[in-house]
Order: sequence, then structure tokens, then C-alpha cells
Amino acid sequence: MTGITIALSKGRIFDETLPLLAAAGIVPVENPETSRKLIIGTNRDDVRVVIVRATDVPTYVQYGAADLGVAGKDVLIEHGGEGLYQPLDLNIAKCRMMVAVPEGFDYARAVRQGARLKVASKYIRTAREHFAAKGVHVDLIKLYGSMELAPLAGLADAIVDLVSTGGTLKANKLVAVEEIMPISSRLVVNQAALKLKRETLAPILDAFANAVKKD
Ligand code: PRT
Ligand code: MG
Repeated sequence: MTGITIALSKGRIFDETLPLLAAAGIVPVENPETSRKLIIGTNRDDVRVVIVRATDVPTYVQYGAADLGVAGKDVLIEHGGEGLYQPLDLNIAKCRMMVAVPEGFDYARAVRQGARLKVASKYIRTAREHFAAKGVHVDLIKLYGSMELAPLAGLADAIVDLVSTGGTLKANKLVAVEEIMPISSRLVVNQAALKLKRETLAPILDAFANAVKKD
């Protein structure tokens, strides 16, 4: 197979990757928001897009079910990145990984006093490394979504989540107290495909690199 399969998640990653694909001369023939198809053709016979959950993109690329993919740094850290070549920060789907607590909770004081904090997150690895580096003792609680509910429902003292506009935190009376890292999405490439399909992949990677918007 000399064809190329690109793994994308629908929503912001698909939308923000479209201009980069266009720069490489690749135009998907359907929109995953309106089509139920999980395999989407493009204007090029040798290129197709598969639509997967954002957290599954690294897995598809790692095992070679997709040659290329676009995944957030948040997702890549939790996945671990094994078997993935990460040549390019695409500077899209940007946000920040933050620690947030209920309004009125004195986080700085709790940390100073060496309190043991209950922290709920989808991003257990990121959270563990962050608090370990600060020397803060935490009990981590793994969630799969709606992290903002955890402190309100009494499940946790704090959460680690992505913040972009801050609207979700505000609507749930939470405040960000610490930035863990800035997040953007990266291009991931299967390591074997990079060698075996170099002739097809190299021009696509070059076009992406030239089309990336710098801040
Ligand atoms: O939504 P779904 O459960 O299907 O999957 P997902 O959330 O993993 O995927 P998706 O498409 O929502 O996000 C894909 C990638 O976009 C993530 O892996 C991030 O790298 C990136 N990204 C950028 C974000 C955000 N901005 C973002 N704001 N991902 C999620 N959010 C969420 C955040 O978790 C919080 O619930 O939006 C909410 C906060 O937004 P504000 O604007 O209210 O601050
Ligand atoms: Mg989401």
C-alpha cells in the first residue's frame, strides 16, 4: 500500500487541520460533522482521512493503522508517544493545562501547609508529574470528562483540565490557580511509514511545515 491514511478527530482538530491539508493539496470530500462516515476520501486517490476519538489518534498512528495524525500535546503526554515521530508543532487547537479550584479555596495556603489534596483529572500522568515536581502530595482521581463537576460535587479539592476562554471554569465557579503548560496540537507520524512511504510523505510534511502559523 502506497496510499496515505491520516487520523483526525472531528471538531476543532479537523477544522484547524483543514487549512494545513489544503496547503499540501489535500481536500477531504466530506465533513465529519455532517457525514456519519468514519473513512473520508479526499481529492487525491492516494490519501484518505479516518475519524477517531482525539485520545485514539496516537494509537492508530503507533500501530500503523494511520500513517499520520494530529493530536494535542495533552493527549500525547498521556499516551506516552511510543512508536511516534513528532516532527512538527502545528500551533493549532491551542489552550492551557491548568490547575483549578472552587472560588474561595485557598490553594496557595493548602500547598504551603503541606495538605494532601484530592485532584480529579482526565490527565493523570500530567497531573502526577506536575505535583511531584512541586513536592505537593496528591490523591489523583481519574475521570473521563466533566472535570468541572468534581469539586462542586465534593469528589475533589482541585482539578487539572484544559482551559481556553475560561468560560467553562467561570460558569462552574472555579478559578485557575496554576498553569501547568501551554498546549497545542502536533503532527505525529508512524516511524515505519516515514521510511517506507517517504516519497509520498515528505512533500506533505514539508507543506505542513511551511503552512504552520507562527505566533
Ligand atoms: O470532546 P471529546 O470527549 O470527544 O474528546 P476531546 O475533548 O478529547 O476532543 P476535543 O476535540 O474536544 O479536543 C481535542 C483537542 O483540542 C484536545 O486534546 C486539546 O489538545 C485541544 N483543545 C484546545 C481543547 C480545548 N482547547 C478546550 N478548551 N480540548 C478541550 N477543551 C475543553 C476543556 O477540557 C474544557 O472542558 O473545553 C473546556 C474549556 O473551554 P473554555 O473555552 O470554556 O475555557
Ligand atoms: Mg472535548
